[in-house]
Amino acid sequence: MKKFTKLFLSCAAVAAVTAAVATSAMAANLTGDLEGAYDPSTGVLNITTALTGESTVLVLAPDAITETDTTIADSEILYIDQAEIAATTNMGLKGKPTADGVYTVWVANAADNFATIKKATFRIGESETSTIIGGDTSGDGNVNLTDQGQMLRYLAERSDNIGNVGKAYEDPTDPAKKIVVGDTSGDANVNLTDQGQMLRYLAERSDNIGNAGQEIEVGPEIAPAE
Ligand SMILES: [Ca+2]
Ligand SMILES: [Ca+2]
Repeated sequence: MKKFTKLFLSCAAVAAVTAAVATSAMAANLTGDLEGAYDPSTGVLNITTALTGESTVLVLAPDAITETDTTIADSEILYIDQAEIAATTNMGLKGKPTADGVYTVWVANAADNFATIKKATFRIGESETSTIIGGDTSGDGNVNLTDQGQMLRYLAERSDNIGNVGKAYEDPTDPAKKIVVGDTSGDANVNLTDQGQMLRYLAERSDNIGNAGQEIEVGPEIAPAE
């Protein structure tokens, strides 16, 4: 028990807890390096690891690890085991969790001395989403010279207090990505490319200039790194 607890805890600091998109109110599909699904009605998590042999498996409750708290309480460990596993395996989670949130699954394999940890998440409940307008950095629902001016100031000053420029949200369609206000090109950076697209959009009002002027569905806001 101690050995793999320590192994996983040593990796806790670098583990990003990511959000998955809710696909149904019933089974919750895994998103990430592992395939599978969790069934809240039975408490069984089925995962396809593409791994065989001795492996460690850890399933954590939502918010078990945050940027400010990387310690894991016993009550936050829903499953932990080190055993021979098949490529596809079922595990019963402690407490048959049904609370809304994003749960984290980690699997490491003895074949590479536990060097590689496969990570995935599943979500119970709906992901909270809202809508922003591409290029609308002021947040008033319009894309105009005010927004373009805010982006110019942001590029000059890199301040976090110029409208919403640089504010980041989870991408509800892909937990590995984020959506950044002012990033019209969609590469998660705000730079001169976006500024150029804004100028073109203001001149042409075309729907095909990056995401400028388009409605974008976003997940929860991502807190800025300290
Ligand atoms: Ca605006
Ligand atoms: Ca960009």
